[in-house]
Amino acid sequence: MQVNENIQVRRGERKPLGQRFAVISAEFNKIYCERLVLGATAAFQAHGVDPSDIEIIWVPGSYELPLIAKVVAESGNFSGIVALGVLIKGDTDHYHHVATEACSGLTRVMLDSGLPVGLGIIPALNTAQVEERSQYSEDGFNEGNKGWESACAVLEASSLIKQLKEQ
Ligand code: RBF
Repeated sequence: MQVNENIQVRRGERKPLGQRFAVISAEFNKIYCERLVLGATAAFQAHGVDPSDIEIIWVPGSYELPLIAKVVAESGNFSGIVALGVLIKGDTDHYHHVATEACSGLTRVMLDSGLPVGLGIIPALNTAQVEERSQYSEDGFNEGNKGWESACAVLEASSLIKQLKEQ
């Protein structure tokens, strides 16, 4: 894209400087959530976050994510939060209601606190859809893993917040 050279263009950088991040994950559908947690923590570390600056917090299910994210945000100890959960359709539409409430609750936490919240919730019709979005490999390339992607989004958003406040 070519724009006038006098137009200021900003982008979030994945360069955290002494920032701490919380990874909050549901334990429901744990096999998949663990892969998302691995993806998120790998993304933070790949971009220079020290492991001692990452905290993993487990909650029972996705419905609990917004409440704990709110408490984490209010603690003032973190620059960003990644929220992870997996909802798979069963015999009823319950998974859809939980997913909707979890997502809107997390949006509220993000806007009320001003802290970036990465949305790493996977609502899926079947396990194949979850497999596709939670693949994790130790060799470091994890685009497609929603934990990895939401951690990268949090890094970029927190960088943008910093830039815009300092300009
Ligand atoms: N939590 C999830 O993270 N993923 C699910 O797929 C999921 N399915 C649920 C289905 C039903 C019928 C119920 C009642 C709960 C489910 N939960 C799920 C748990 C929910 O997020 C929460 O932990 C519990 O409802 C307790 O508040």
